Amino acid sequence: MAIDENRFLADLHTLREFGASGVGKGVTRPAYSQADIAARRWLAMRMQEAGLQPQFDPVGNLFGLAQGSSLLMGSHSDSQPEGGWLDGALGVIAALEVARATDRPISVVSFQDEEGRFGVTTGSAIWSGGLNLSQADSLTDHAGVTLGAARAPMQDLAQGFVDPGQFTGFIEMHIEQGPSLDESGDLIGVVTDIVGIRDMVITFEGQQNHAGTTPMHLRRDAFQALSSFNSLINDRFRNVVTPQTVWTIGHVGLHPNASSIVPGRARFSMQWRDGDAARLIRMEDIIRTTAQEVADQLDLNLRFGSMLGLEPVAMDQGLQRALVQGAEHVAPGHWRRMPSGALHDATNVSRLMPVALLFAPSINGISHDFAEDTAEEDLVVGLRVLERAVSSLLAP
Ligand code: HGY
Ligand code: MN
Ligand code: MN
Repeated sequence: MAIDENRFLADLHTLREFGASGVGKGVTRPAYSQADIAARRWLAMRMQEAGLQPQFDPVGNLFGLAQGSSLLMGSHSDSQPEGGWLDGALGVIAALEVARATDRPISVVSFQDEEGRFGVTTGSAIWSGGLNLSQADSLTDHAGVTLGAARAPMQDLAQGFVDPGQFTGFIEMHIEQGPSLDESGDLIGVVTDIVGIRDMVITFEGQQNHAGTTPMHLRRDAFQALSSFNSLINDRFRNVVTPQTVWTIGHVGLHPNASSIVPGRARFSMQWRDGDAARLIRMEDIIRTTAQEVADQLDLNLRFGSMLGLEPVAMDQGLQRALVQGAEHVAPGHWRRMPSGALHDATNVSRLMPVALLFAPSINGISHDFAEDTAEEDLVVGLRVLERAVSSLLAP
């Protein structure tokens, strides 16, 4: 059987309907939401129709298993709160299409909570042994819901954890989520390595008070602490970072978040990423010492939440060669080797087996936004590269 482009695109558009945001092609399908669970039930049905054995594990990772030893392919189908239709979904549907179109031993997976509602690439971290399930169950989202409570509605579907020993390797197809391919006009990225990440919540606690009667010099203002901390780390990172290093304060909660009240508490996410493990450590040291310095200066209390992180990983050379061979065949001269600034489940799976990652372009480099998109003909080019690579890897 050959790749059926229309079936591939139709399944991508069907998956997009689960949690459709109503803004462009965007989706809101966070881990364990009704839309996420419904999407996974539909994926399980499509896997069964493809001749694969669907299996949910206790975390909600969904596998479509081939008989015996197989190559694992896939990604994730949960999304960011304001997500794109392709982030994760592309890799799951591309894997399904290659599995059902070729008679090769290929299993398919949609990992759970790659987008880290409860942490960082949580589902594949637990499956790969990087995170203990009972510890993970006490992780909370920004609303204070625990992972244990969130995953409870899926337990009727859950069977045991899938044995990774049946897989010979893992290949993930994903959108780049950045500008490199879009700007260069290349159609394919063969990923060389994935950056490392650190992520934690920091809390400054001062004194809530009246915004009119509290003189500036008497305030213990938690937002002023956050503002000073942010300016200081931006300055102190200057001699440590490279143009590829990134750091983000993406979620800020001020309490009580009212115009006429001096904020007594600032709770914020602090995330940083780089390809060099030593640089991640140096940045952590700057973050911790600067936060303590600001807290001392402004007479505030300081709390660091538990830090989650993943180390930078290199992609398998042999699997990369197969992807390069596929790219040169399908898009000669229009592919490149490149690092991944985004995190992927492949990082966790690399604990267990050889892994590789293939990129399709993102229009204007946009992702983690309802506007995320890729030309459908470019999605099909990526699918054909994947098929070519897998066919050469699994040649009978
Ligand atoms: O944040 C990431 O890199 C991934 O898209 N979750
Ligand atoms: Mn993703
Ligand atoms: Mn993402």
